[in-house]
Amino acid sequence: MATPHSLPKDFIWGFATASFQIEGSTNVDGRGPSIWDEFSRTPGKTLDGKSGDHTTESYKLWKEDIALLSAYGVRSYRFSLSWSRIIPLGGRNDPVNPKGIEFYSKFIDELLAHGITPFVTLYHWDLPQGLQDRYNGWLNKDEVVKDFTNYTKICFEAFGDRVKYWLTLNEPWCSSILGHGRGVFAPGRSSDRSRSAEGDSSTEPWIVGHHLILAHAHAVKLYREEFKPLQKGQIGITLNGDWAMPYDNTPENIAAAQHALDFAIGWYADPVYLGFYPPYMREVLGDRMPDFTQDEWSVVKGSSDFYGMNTYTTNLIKAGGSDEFQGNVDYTFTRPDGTQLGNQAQSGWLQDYPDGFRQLLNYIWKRYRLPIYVTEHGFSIKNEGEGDVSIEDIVRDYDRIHYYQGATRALFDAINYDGVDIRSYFAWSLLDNFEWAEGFTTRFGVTYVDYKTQKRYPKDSARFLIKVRLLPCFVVYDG
Ligand code: PNW
Repeated sequence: MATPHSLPKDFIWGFATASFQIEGSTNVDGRGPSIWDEFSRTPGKTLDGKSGDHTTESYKLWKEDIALLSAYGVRSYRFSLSWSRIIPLGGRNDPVNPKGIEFYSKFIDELLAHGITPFVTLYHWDLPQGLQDRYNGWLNKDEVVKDFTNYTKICFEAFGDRVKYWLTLNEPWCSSILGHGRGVFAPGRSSDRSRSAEGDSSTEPWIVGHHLILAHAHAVKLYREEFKPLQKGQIGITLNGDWAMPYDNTPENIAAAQHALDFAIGWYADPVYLGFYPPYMREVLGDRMPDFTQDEWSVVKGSSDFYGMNTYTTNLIKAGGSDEFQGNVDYTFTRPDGTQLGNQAQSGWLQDYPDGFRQLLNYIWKRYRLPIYVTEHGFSIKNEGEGDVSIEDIVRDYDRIHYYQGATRALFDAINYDGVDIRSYFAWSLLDNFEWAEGFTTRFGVTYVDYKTQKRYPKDSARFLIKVRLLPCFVVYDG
């Protein structure tokens, strides 16, 4: 039996990247240093010892990237702005760099000339190092909220005539837990003294998360008051979060799965959309969990026009763990019968399980009741491109096609059968690129990049995603 599926007419379909992962050219045209420059240049912080100084060199090859998007026929592109290109030292009293503004302005014009809608992330983890040095960055509420709001104001002024979709922060969970708890991402603060000379993992992640929410909310307030009436764009936050499935049907594991969602998603989504922190987090963290004043809550609650979703996988959740960052529950990919949930990616935290994507879309829609923009979804293949393999073989990325096949079907089902309001789907990523602490050992691109020649080769997954979008009526055979 064949079941017809289709996407809403103005559904946004595209590919995503982030400034630090693709730009390179860290020392040119007045760009200031960012915390990821410093972190990735420190020996031992990235798996292959490489920094972001040379990546896909998109600061130089930006026209080529846009030509590629155009050849793929997509009408939208999600990318991020580098704060330290725009304000090299970062602060509200520091000078703005005209060359930074000019670069992104030309970039946006070129996208529009190709009929591609820009979907712009204001902050994808690359805080100006100047703010880290001056006042410990995200730990300093009064300073960082003002500096972030000032930075976003400059962006709204410079680009808001042409940009109608803004994302304030990408995955604040990663900035707080990975950057200030585990210490595996910049700025690398942690109580683990083998990793970091500074930091307190028992308090800092929760404080940083609190300040990120407040900074986001103030940027949105500013946009809505001073820019939205004229520019008429939309603005919101984008959160990471994977589906949490109870390990089995016992009441304690069902409760544990909700606890996992509270710590991974509810921590940010509940304040922003519902106006409170998850009660379970207070229960676990006690007075280490900060709270907002009445005035702050009035800025935070309702501070996103939509739900921005980055999601990659599903975890099975068991009660009884002691990892506070995960809400004191255990995560596993191994089912009670010993089988794996799905195909394992290069990234240890990622397996291919499309039904979890559909369930997460339903959960978010029921809980927060706002249109969902899927802003990242992707797969890294084990040892992709390693060893003596021809380019013809490399671009046959079967495991990634399998992932996107499941994903698009889950997406269509969530829209057509479950009635979830989903407005966009961005695959991560347009290009293989700098995968943070993994360096260049992990590839997420639908385009293969030969880092020696910088030549780009479309993978079969790119062809698959283009084809799916172009089919007016996507037919899935149920068997
Ligand atoms: C996201 N984890 O990061 C980011 O937004 C991208 O910049 C990144 O390249 C992409 O996903 C792939 O990793 C994540 O440890 C980093 O669970 C780490 C995790 C999740 C997402």
